[in-house]
Amino acid sequence: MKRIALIATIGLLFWGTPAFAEDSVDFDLDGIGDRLDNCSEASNPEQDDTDLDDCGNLCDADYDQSGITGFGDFGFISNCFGKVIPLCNHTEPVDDPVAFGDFGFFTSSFGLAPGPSGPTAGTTACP
Ligand SMILES: [Ca+2]
Ligand SMILES: [Ca+2]
Ligand SMILES: [Ca+2]
Ligand SMILES: [Ca+2]
Repeated sequence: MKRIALIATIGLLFWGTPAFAEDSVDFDLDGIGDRLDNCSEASNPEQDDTDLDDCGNLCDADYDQSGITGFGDFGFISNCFGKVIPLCNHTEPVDDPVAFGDFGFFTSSFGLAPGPSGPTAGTTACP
């Protein structure tokens, strides 16, 4: 029984601390651990998420929440072009006018689900 208690204590020391478990891997090196990072594969230290769906703006061009970046979203970003609309902004800072860089991200995302995002990991898309 002593041995089990010792193993449990060691386990608690190494894995029981949430900060250690959450922040041990930071794939995109933006200072936010993968499990908390709302764009785990895009460096976005600001973590802006205008539509509050747990997918950061830098990896979320699914404005109509259909689960995929498609034609409905294309109409949306077309109307955003040149304007200060953070939802359509996929480069930091998100409060500057929507420009070619944002459109480029949209194009590369077309047909794909938003993300990946740590908080929505294991779900099919950002809720
Ligand atoms: Ca990160
Ligand atoms: Ca990130
Ligand atoms: Ca979002
Ligand atoms: Ca969509």
